[in-house]
Amino acid sequence: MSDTSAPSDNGVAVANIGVVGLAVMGSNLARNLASREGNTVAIYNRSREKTDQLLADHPEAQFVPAYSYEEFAASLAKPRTAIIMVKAGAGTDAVIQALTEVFEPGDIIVDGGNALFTDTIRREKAVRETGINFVGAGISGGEEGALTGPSIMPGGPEESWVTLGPILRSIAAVAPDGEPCVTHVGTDGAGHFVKMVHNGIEYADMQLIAEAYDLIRRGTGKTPAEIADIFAEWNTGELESYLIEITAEVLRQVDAATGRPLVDVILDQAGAKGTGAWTVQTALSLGVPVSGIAEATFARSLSSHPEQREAAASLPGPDEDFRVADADAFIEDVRQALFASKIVAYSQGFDEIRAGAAEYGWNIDLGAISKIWRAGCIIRAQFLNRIADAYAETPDLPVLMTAPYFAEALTSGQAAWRRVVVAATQAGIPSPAFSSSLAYYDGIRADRLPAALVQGQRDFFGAHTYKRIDKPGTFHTLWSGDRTEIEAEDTH
Ligand code: NBP
Repeated sequence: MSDTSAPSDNGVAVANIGVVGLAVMGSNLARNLASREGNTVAIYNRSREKTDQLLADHPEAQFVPAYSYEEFAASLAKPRTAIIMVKAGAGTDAVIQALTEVFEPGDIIVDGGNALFTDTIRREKAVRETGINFVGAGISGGEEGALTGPSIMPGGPEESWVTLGPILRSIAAVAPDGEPCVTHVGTDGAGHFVKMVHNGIEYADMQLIAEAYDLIRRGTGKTPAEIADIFAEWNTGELESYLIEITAEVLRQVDAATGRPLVDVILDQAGAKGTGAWTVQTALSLGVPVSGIAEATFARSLSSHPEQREAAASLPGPDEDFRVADADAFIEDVRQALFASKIVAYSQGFDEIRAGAAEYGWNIDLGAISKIWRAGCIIRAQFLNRIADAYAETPDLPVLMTAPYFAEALTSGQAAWRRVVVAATQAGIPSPAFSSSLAYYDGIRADRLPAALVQGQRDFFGAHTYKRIDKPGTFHTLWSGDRTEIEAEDTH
């Protein structure tokens, strides 16, 4: 922390970093920055109140306040470096425009909001024209992470990393091995792309945990508090993660007003801010099957249509109530099914990053990505070390779940996984993430798929042609008439 005073007092550019946007994320990030040795933080917010409030609440941070973009630019030492933490979308564009008018070539503008990566690509291109560096940085960990140490996924030009790297390393979460959870992900939109997939994986992980809870509760009759103990126990093994840990806390919580488990008084309609949908939309464009993430996103949508759910509530399910004979054995099966499905969800997510990197020309180190998610972010887990190991051993691994550690876990867990999906299906308990993950597993490992029949159908109605297993070329069958096969003309 510096003991220098504001430039409005003496006209000197004293801050090495600035934050624009002082709502919950920006103010916490500014406090985090100010608490690190060597940082002096300039702050600016569109409406003056938030700036004054932050100054009043945290004199220890010795912020350098600015009340105009000109004052903000004047308070920053060169190259000027500013992190924008405003509402994603039009607000971000407005702030970038204002900063480009007061910054100079070589300065750095960082967008730390949740921007769509294609917006970041567009913005980076436009800002580059001015000679200013633009960095889209995914920041994960919510308000607590912003204050104490988030996982940071910056994209942007390599040269910006020279100035920005040490600053971001100073505020990032620290993994158990001492490594800061930040790396230069790749150029332009790479950072926001990776943050988007992080959030998609988070959706899948949360849905899988919710399905595990539902199956145990309905299959064994255990109370939320008893299931909290099960999750706490799971958190000591291979499932150890922040999401499992907080699930135990949520399930243990009792509602003060009613005395009932809080989970039973929370309305069962899950919200979403859109990053799950972006992950799935992008995966569809890239042709990457992220079925676990997609089902998790759809499960939230399904839950949020009360009028449809009410209309469908009279449709029949299985006649008999679901109650397992051996509760302990079933719970262990669910644990194994959860781990297997989780491996699939992460494998699919990393597949999307691999495909995105190929499409957009980013050189993304997948092992480094798994490492920066080990602390600070919502999906932080022990398990991510295994992903780092897998990519360290085989950097061009085509499918993450085929790495030895994961293949062994799937081999030993698959019987339990199938039993759980069968039980859920027979009991009429929705388990879209469990069952779609298993279907992906069976699809990707299959020797032969019915895609051959789909190709036949496509050729029948649309002359879309097909390839054969026994000779090269592209073929079309004359389906009416004598049904002979001809080699399609566009093959050579
Ligand atoms: P919000 O997303 O609620 O945005 C509020 C801030 O945006 C205020 O400072 C507001 O200024 C400013 N702003 C707006 Br709105 N339009 C503006 C404009 N045209 N020009 C200048 N400033 C403008 O804040 P947040 O929840 O702190 O989140 C900040 C960013 O971080 C978002 O992109 C969010 O998606 C991302 N993020 C949030 C979380 C989280 O847990 N909340 C986690 C990870 C990432 P005002 O005070 O003058 O209205």
